[in-house]
Amino acid sequence: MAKIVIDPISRIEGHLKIEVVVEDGVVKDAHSTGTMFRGFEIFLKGHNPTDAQHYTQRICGVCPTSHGMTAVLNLDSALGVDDKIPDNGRIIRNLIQGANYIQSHILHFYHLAALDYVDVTAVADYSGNDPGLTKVQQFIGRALAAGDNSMLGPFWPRYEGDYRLSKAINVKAVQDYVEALNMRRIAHEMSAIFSGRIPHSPALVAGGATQGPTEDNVAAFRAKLTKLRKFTDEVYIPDVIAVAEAYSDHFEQGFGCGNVLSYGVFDLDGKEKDLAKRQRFLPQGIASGLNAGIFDPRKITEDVKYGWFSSGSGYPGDTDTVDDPNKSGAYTWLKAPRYDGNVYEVGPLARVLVAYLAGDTTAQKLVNDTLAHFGAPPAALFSTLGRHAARALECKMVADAMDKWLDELKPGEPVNVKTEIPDSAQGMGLWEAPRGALGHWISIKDQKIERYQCVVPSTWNCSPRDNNDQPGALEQSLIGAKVKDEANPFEVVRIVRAFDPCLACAVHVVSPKGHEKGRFQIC
Ligand code: NFE
Ligand code: MG
Repeated sequence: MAKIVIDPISRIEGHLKIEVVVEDGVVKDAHSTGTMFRGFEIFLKGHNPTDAQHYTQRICGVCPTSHGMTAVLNLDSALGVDDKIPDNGRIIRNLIQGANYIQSHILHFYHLAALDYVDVTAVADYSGNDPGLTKVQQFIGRALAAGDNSMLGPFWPRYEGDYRLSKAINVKAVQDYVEALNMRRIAHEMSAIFSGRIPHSPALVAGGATQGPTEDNVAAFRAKLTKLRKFTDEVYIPDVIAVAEAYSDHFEQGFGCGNVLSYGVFDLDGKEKDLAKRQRFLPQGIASGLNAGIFDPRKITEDVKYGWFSSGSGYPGDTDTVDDPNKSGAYTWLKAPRYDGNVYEVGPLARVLVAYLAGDTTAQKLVNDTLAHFGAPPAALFSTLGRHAARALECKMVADAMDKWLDELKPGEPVNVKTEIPDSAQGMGLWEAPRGALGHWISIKDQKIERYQCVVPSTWNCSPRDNNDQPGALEQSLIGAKVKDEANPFEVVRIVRAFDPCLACAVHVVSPKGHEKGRFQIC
């Protein structure tokens, strides 16, 4: 029996420790630990409610837009304007969020996850004319010549022994890795046309957005979007398929908990107060396997038995966050979000599956065509490769829809409505960040924030055991995984990274005493 501890796990955002116990080549047990506490929910108390969108965007540099959007939806409801958002404001919010989805999905595949499949050392003897590849070749060449892995920078740590792509595909993938950096810049520039800047936009406000459409800014946005759609169609999706062809056994790794949840994202109307009923481009819903169900926000809870918190478990709108680093039996800075008492996975797989089961013909065609290529059924989405495929296909769905939303903007018409802060109110914002379901809850008293709670995608996916000792979604994905080589646990990191974890978001001070860092241990 071997215990493998990966701490910290690299090429994700934030600080995550993964411990798995492997016996006869199979993971028997798994623990996921968030090792950093940040306390946003605590220091938001007493602030002006409209500070929430600025503060919560600082939870994360990768998905600030999503926290900003969820905060303004939360404020829309608390300030009583959630049925008054002008169409221009609604659409511009969607475009700002869509730009972040495209940027984030490209970031995840190329710069975080692909190196689990692509052997970057294949470019060591590259002698062609591509300037990006030549730079990578020189960088890699220096590290290999010195025999010093740490000089591999962003390409390290890496394991050995299970890189399966041909040399030509490896070299092409590294070329695309470099081009993906350019694409992310273009996506950020596209966002900034309406968001002012990215990350940490000041342009998301309760009541709508700040920058209205003009013929010029719509044309500028569309020109960048066209480049990103071409990259998604001609590079990103084909690269995911090339990886899946070589690693098709990973359709059978990382099954997970079998339940998915989506709050829905990209509002198609700004007049429905009930977020669970609001028409959204990617709809709200739940599913167990391929059986769809109806989403009810009151069934969301957070359990704290294994988190370093002294505050209680319960519905996020009714509970608080009080840290307790000395709590015995706890092993993480994450709470355990649950829906109706059960474990649910969130993220692109959840959104695409919920849309598929709701009858979205675009989702059905993209998923069916992609899985048919591998002779796999829709249930194969519940896997390491299914999560990558869902993310890439969603990127295309969102980017294509954004082009149509641009046509619906009306220059000269309002982009927001005026708001006033009430003496007391409650609010809830439900939205989908690139990594999954994101909820904010606010209580306002004396025109100040009395309580603020965030339940974040990676808190759902990387959660610890709950009050009934059910492991979280990622923990369940690891249990049962086959590991060929304990010294090079490729399968473990591939499963973890397919979720695109962000622990900066999830744990919202440094770890309490005794948590080792930077250790990769086989014992
Ligand atoms: Ni820090 Fe985030 C996204 C949010 S994930 S990246 O997407 O919300 O937990
Ligand atoms: Mg929280």
